[in-house]
This record gives sequence, C-alpha cells and structure tokens, in this order.
Amino acid sequence: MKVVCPGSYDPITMGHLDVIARSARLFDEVVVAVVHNPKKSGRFDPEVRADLIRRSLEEDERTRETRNVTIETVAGGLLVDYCTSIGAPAVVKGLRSGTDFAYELPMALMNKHLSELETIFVPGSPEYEHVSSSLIKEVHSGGGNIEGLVPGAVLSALNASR
Ligand code: COD
Repeated sequence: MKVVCPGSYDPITMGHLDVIARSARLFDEVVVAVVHNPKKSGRFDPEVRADLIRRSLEEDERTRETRNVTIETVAGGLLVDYCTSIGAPAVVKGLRSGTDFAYELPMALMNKHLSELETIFVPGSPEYEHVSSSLIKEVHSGGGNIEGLVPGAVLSALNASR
C-alpha cells in the first residue's frame, strides 16, 4: 500500500523522521508530503524543507535500507485531493499526546467524510515526545542545545540561518 506522511516539516525533526522510518518498514511506498499549513508562518521555504527531508533520509540508516520513501511539496488545496491524485488510500500521523489526538481526530474524520481517506495513527517514540518544529526553532534561537533532536542537516541549516 502507498501511504502519505503529511506535515509542515518546518523543519523536519527526529520525531518526524522516526514516524517516516517506521512507516517505511510497514508500507510498500511512503510519500512525505510537505504541505502548506495556513495557520503557521514558515521559517523555511517548502523547497528547502523538502531538501532537508531528503538529506535527513540519507542520514538515517533505516530509510537508506528500505529505499521506498519519496518527497513531494504540495502547494495548497486539500490533502484528500492530493492523496486521490497519487492513489494513496491512507495517511500516517504521529501522536505525541492527547493534545495531538484532539487536533488530529477532527481532521481524520473530515478526510474520511470527504473522500474515504483513512488516517493511521502511530504513537510517537517517548524520547521525542517533547519535540516539535516550533519548540526546536524557539530553543535554537534562544541558544539552547537541540543536538540529537533534529537530523544533522537541520542543525546545520538552523545554525546557518541564525
Ligand atoms: N513524534 C511523533 N509525531 C510527531 C512529532 C514527534 N515528535 N512531531 C510531529 N509529529 C507528527 C504530528 O503529530 C503530525 O501528525 C505530523 O508529525 C506533522 O507535524 P507538523 O507539525 O510538521 O505538521 P502540521 O501538523 O502543521 O501538518 C498539518 C497538515 C499540513 C498535514 C494539515 O494542516 C493538512 O492536512 N493541511 C492540508 C489542507 C487540508 O486538507 N485541510 C483540511 C484538513 S481536514
């Protein structure tokens, strides 16, 4: 089965990468979709985010092994329409907490209502439970240590854009 891992990925973190790598073991094809979220202002352009994902996947021995992950940028529109256009019947989402579930459940039900798109939830790994793109950017800009919480390519990009 082909699945989509959608997100803002601004930038990709070890939490995202963990969900992608675990999906790559479970499914035949995984498409990482960099989707514009109008509720969030972006730090990195979508093309830069996609490039950081590509370099992060190369760094990770799990995805280097499976070789079934591709990256796409999605410019606007509904996620259901994108998934239909590429023949993906399901999306995979990582859940860190009950707060994530409360945010994700209405979207999952709406996507099912709109076009039978299924949502598969995977529990986030405990070591990355506190990791989000927004906290990473905040802590990094305040001079905090984020090593081990983001792939090396992301750490370099954040350091370069300081
Ligand atoms: N551990 C596990 N999972 C994690 C972690 C972590 N540390 N960090 C993030 N995740 C998960 C999130 O829970 C989420 O499932 C996914 O990774 C992506 O996270 P973000 O923050 O990069 O992306 P979001 O939440 O901003 O992305 C939201 C979408 C862009 C997917 C959503 O807004 C969308 O589908 N937009 C398209 C327009 C649309 O169809 N709207 C109608 C929706 S019903």
